[in-house]
Amino acid sequence: MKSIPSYFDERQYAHEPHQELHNGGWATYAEKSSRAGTIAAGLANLNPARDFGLGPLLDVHDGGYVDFLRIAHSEWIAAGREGDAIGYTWPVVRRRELKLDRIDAKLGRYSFDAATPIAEGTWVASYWSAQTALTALAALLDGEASTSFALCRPPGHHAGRDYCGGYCYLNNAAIAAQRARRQGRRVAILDLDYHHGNGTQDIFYDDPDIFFASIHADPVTDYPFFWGHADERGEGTGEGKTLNLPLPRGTDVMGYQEALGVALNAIAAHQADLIVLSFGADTFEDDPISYFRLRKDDYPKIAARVASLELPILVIMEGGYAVDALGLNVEAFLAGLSA
Ligand code: OKP
Ligand code: ZN
Repeated sequence: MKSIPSYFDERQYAHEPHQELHNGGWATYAEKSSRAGTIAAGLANLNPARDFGLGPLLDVHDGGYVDFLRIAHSEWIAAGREGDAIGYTWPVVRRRELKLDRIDAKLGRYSFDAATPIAEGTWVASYWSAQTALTALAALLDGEASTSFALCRPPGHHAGRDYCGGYCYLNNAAIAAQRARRQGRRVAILDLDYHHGNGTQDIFYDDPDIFFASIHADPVTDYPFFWGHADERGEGTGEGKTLNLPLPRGTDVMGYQEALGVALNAIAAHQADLIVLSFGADTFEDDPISYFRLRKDDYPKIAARVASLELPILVIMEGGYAVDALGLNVEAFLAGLSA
């Protein structure tokens, strides 16, 4: 069995928020930097990221939003605050475009939740997380490999064109998918994180060329609540190019595999020639913030089914918070892709 070329940049450790607002109280931040270390430790073929610059990031994200990410923490400190920058007012009710400069207004304008504090190292880590995705993509586009793994952290699938949320700042999967499309590839994104990838969905919602399929916990019971319902199918020329397969809490491998079959058929029908796979190991039975019942030995089976489409696959790391088991779960998934 060959090992999949994997990519990681140590600057991704720089992002280390202290706490998040969880069920009404401050809790330790679940998206810890040690997540990356435990995954990296199990990878046999690990390579550094290359720098593709800001261009591919700005091909997905709004320029004002990217500027905000770069300077938000220093503006927070300049305002006399300590610790991580976090918003407390969100313009969702009768929202209109206002040009506001106060840091708290900008935090509201460019985020949708209180799970996404901006720490001193957030920009650096997010930038290298995106570059890691682009580097792993390059291995596929250059024909060096048919499967590659981007050990991205912070994750990306909740981040939209002009917003952060859900531990995500730059949408690594969307940035890679967009670049692959610019290079003439026909892309499908398959999101297998426990949580719906609302940012990715929003970015490509009216796009006929990039298919987005997601299997996730029903947003009636689970974060992010406002996206991921089965009747969200894309809009305009993108209608039918979004597929949401919400599943109930308690779903085990049986129910999961059924949804996976539906997603894979749709990806084949799109005639994709490259898959960007947002992988979250938070579908694991012991995940501390999630409620599916996948076991470690289920991951190679799920991965092997995706691989049976015989398309190049770029795996992008998203969630997974059972840190002790995380490395082994990721290894198990990758083993199923290369078996
Ligand atoms: C990120 B990824 C609820 C706090 C909200 C946010 C979860 C973000 C998951 N009490 N938690 O999709 O794994
Ligand atoms: Zn998740």
